[in-house]
Amino acid sequence: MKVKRLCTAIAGTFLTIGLIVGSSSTVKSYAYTEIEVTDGGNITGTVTLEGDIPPVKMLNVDSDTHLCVHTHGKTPSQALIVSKDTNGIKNVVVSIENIEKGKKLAPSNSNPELNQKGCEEKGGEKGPSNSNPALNQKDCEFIPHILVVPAGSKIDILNEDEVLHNVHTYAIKNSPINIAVLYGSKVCKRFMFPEIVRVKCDVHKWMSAYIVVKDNPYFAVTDENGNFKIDNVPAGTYKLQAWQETLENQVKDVTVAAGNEVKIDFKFTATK
Ligand SMILES: [Cu+2]
Repeated sequence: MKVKRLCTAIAGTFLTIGLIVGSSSTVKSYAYTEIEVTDGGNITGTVTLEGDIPPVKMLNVDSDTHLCVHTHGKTPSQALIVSKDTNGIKNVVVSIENIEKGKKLAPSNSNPELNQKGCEEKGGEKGPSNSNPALNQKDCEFIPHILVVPAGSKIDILNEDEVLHNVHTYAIKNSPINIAVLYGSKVCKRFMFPEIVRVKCDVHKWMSAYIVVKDNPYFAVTDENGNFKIDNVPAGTYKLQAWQETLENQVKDVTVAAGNEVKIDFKFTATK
C-alpha cells in the first residue's frame, strides 16, 4: 500500500509541474498550470483563402457503396473547405502555442489519476458518454473531421454505420491505435502527448481525420465561414498559430489586454 501511495504521490507531482513528453532520451516538459483567470481577454478573427477557390475534390468511394456514396452519388473531400461567400476556410486549428498558465483544461482531463485503465474500462458501452469528446464514424466519414483536445484527454471512438470500420492512427508520441470498430460499439482511448495524429480507416481508404492534441486549452476550430474565437486568455503576448492540413502553418504574435478583445486574421494562399 505504501508503494502504491508513493507512486500516486509521484504521479500527482508530475501533473502539477506539467506533462512529460517524449522518450527517456528526449524528454521535454510541457508545463501548464490551471489558474483562476480574472479579467481575461478574447482573441477572435477569421481564416481566409486569397485568390481563386480551388474546386472541391471528390473522393474515390469504391467499397460498401450502398451505404457510403452520398451527396447525390459523390462524396466531397473534407481536406480543404472554403466558403464561396466569405472565402473563409473551415476546420483550421487556431491555437496559442506558448502559454503556461490559464483556464482549466476540459473537465474530463482534470482527474489527477491519469491512466489508460480507467479509460479502457468504459470500452464497449454504447453511445457517447457525457464528458468525453467523440470521434464518430457515420455515413463512412469521420465526424468531426478535425478533433482538437488537450493532452490527457479521453476520446470515445464510435461507429454508427451498419458496416465494419477500423481506426488506424499514425502517431509518434501517443500509442498508435489499429482496431476494428463494430456497428454500435464504443472504444475509449486516451491521448497523452501533444501532436497531430492522422486517423484513417483501412476498410474505406478515403476516410480521413485528424486528432490534434494540444498542451493547453487555448484553441479553436474555424467554422464554415472561417471564424474563430479563443476566450478567457490571461493578458500577455503570445504566438498564435493557424494549422490547416493542406496549407503551410502560419504563426502571428498577438497581445491580449485584460478584459479586451483582439482581432487577428490569417490569410492563406492556395497551393497549386
Ligand atoms: Cu470505414
